[in-house]
Amino acid sequence: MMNPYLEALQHKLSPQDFKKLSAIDNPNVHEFIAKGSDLCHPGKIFICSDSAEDLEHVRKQAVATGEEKAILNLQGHTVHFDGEQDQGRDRQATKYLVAKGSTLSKALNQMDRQEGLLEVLGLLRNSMVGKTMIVRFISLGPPNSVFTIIGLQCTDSWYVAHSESLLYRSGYEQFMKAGNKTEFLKVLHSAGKLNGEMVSVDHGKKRIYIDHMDETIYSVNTQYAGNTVGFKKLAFRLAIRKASSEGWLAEHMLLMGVFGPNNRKTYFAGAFPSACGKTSTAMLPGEKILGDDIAYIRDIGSAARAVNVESGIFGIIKDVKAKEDALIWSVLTNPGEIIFSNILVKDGKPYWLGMGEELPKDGCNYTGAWYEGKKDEEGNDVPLAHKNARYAVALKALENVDPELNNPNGVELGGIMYGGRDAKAYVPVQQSFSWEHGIIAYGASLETETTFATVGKEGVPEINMMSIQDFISIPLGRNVQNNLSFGAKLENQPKVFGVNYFLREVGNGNYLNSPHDKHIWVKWMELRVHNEVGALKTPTGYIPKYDDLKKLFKQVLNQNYAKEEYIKQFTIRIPENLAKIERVQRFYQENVIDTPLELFGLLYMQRQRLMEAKAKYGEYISPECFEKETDA
Ligand code: SPV
Ligand code: MN
Repeated sequence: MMNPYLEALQHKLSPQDFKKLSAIDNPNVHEFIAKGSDLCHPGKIFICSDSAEDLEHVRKQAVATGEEKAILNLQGHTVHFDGEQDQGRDRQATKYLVAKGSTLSKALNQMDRQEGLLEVLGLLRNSMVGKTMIVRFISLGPPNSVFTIIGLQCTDSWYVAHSESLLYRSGYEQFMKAGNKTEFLKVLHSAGKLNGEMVSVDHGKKRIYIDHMDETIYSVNTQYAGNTVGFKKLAFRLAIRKASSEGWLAEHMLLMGVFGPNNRKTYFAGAFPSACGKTSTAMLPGEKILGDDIAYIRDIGSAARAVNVESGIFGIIKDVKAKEDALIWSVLTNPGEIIFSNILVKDGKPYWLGMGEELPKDGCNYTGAWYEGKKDEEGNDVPLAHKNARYAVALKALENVDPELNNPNGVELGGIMYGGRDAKAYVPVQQSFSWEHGIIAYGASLETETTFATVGKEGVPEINMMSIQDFISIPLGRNVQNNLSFGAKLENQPKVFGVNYFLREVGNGNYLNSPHDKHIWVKWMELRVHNEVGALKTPTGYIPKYDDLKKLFKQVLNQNYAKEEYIKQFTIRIPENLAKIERVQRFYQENVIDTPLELFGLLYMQRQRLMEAKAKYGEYISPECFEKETDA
């Protein structure tokens, strides 16, 4: 007998789509779609399988409806515009729904579950009238692996559905194979009311609510991918919860293979807040990219093994230049399937800020017709393209994609790096004394500044624990503890590093490093993982020796690296480091009641080491002073 949900859906489905949906033997799938349909009232429902034909249909519809415009000269290139108030992830509008009696850390944006559901379901009611609801099945992580999580999204946006084709592994087959009890993540999204340009207009009613009790996410009145592509930052929040209860880690991390001597390849994961160098690190020329945003990490055979949850890149396009970013530049300027968002289009060609070419004086951007000197409602200049303009592309389009991308066992991590936007305190690269020290001093203490990747003011300093603060759906202290415990039981622990691409010179405030220097830090870490270079022991971690960096600068960048530069970059700044510890301590004391005591203990010891060094060498300590300290 047909289940009642499937029956209720039949009249909205074509015979083929009905067949596709019936082939999934899981009444919970049918129930979620039927309830979504009942609430949002779409005219039709399209079931997207993994077939090339279905994916092509999604691509075509995105253009036919006008959500994307194929006005670019190159085949496969389209552009999508988000509303002026919808250009990044919206922290204010994103909330966890918390049941009465349960609590999340104070630092997390949350509201009462009943109230939240009432509000968001109200906003979704009838939101798809006259539109098609597209149903997408996705496999997070390689299919058929211990890492795999399957997810289902119902959306009325062909652009969102199309983005999912580029960014994720299609999971219809997985749903077919999964038993009828298999759990899955659920996302219900509607772009809401659209204007003639197919842009969401009710930005005041934008809501992104996470109902972890039901493993469901609701998103409405927004199109920006970070708020709508359910498997990106939305499902990530649910995965963090799942990981926490099952003893693995879901992280906001890049994955890359770095080459060492004799073509040895060592894998690294790296956590950076949005717009802090994560994608550009993952794309370093000559190395292999495995992922640029989200990783699942599991203990397999007592080693940390990781997979990329995604299979594409939703990357920031600002500052992508022909010479510096040759690999991605070539992808973006040749035919192939790419969705540009919030760039400028003129005569069929895309333009963005910092592309290193002459820019036109007019064109079409996210504000409509644009001309130089155009002002917004507040009288501010409208830029040619938004800073958070992006491209969506499948990883397989990149020449240097790592062949292990779909390995069901993932890759073994040799190292993990944490990097924020820290103008004052931490040196450009350092290695922790232990797993625990790295997790606390670099991961849990990660400080940064807000960037254009979220809606709101830029440059506001904040703690962004493990670069995951926006996405944590469990008490913050538990997240710290999970990280500590995960590594503690590994026989083959990855080495933990702290990097800082944004250190500024005391006095004049200039950046002390060029963006290329990150390649040197990565190569140094690779050698450290294999104990092939020594290091100097400072109060905050092991730092590189000048001679090793000098050699690497010559080898990798063909550059001379002056001792004076090294000294400026690797001077240990005692007052700034003490102040940092105080800020971190205060943050945990005030916001995180379940902070593991180990955090305070490790910070206390770091403080002691800084005080001792200060007594011996003064407030600003040249790395040369540490040459006599223990050599690791
Ligand atoms: C980020 O902002 O961290 C991103 C882009 O990776 S998104 O989350 O999709 O907005
Ligand atoms: Mn991200």
